[in-house]
Amino acid sequence: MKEKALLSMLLLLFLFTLLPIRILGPPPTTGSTITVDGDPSDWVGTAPTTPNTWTISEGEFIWIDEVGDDTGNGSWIYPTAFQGTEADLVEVRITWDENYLYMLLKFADLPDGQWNRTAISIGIDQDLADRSGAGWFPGWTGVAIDERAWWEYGISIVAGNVPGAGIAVYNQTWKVVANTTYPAETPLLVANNTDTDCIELGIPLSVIGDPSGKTWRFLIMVGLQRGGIFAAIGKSPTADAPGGGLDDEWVDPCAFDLAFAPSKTEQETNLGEFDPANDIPVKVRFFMDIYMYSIMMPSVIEGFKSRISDLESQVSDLQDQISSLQDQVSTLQDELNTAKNMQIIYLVGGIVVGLLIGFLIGRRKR
Ligand SMILES: [Ca+2]
Ligand SMILES: [Ca+2]
Ligand SMILES: [Ca+2]
Ligand SMILES: [Ca+2]
Repeated sequence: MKEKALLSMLLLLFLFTLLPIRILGPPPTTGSTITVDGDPSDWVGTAPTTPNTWTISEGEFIWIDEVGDDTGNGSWIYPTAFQGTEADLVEVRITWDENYLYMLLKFADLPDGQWNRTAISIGIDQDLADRSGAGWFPGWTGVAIDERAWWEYGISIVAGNVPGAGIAVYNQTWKVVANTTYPAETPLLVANNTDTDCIELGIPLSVIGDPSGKTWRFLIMVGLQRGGIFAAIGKSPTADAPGGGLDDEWVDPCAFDLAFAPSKTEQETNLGEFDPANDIPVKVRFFMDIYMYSIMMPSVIEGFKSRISDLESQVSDLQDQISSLQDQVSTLQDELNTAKNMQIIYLVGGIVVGLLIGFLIGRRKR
């Protein structure tokens, strides 16, 4: 009897130990895999309709940027040989898989075969700590960043091969940690298409780290390329140099457009916050925090839901088994109590019989 009860208890303990093993299995958590080819048709999420707003759809973060806000501080003028749409960002999408962080950057119009007029600079702040990381947009931009969003990894997409610019990923000490040929197995992927007006990027997670469970803070500025770096803003435009700025002042921010500014007015205000007399540059203060698990494919979310429901039914099965075992334990307890009572009856009966025999023997002796 006691052995049976012990076995029941051991079985219960065993069932409880199974529970965490089942819950702790590795869940899939990423967004989707993108072919970095300049064709945006593999980005399938539904974009918001209001400019300067964002959403998450089909495993993609999607920002829609205002059309025609590519004015810098409000007075920047495109080079005279340019079309005047080259630095007007209109859409940003972000997703990731186990190997890459993917970004789609769409422009108002990239003239045929002229994607390299456009210069892009991206910061990814991973620790979200004040004054931690690099505080300037990469690509020789002369544009500083708000102390809250200094980056651990920066990406410059500027045609040409100028140190500190070029097409590369930098770490916070300005060392190139990836480009289009390095690391060999997972290089930085870049593709453009002037028909779709898109530039697609694949940034290797082997270099910038795993975003699982993290919130990453993104900054994006767009300008024009000249001589392999971001084009400085001069006083008057030339064929390939923009104008509308002060004369030879490096503090004129060479950003035509920013992502994540809530309006054209606020963007222009921010890009006008520099002080040439004291050499104080603009500090861009528009960034976007993305909880990377929020960018998950609906199929992954469905997987999670069915996993939860599966676990719930497993828990319910275990509860049934526990309750059945409790019944058995209770029956065993009853049997044990009965046996104990019987023992008392036998004991009392034995004493009575003993006394009776003693009494009879005593009488016979008289
Ligand atoms: Ca694609
Ligand atoms: Ca824009
Ligand atoms: Ca940082
Ligand atoms: Ca903008």
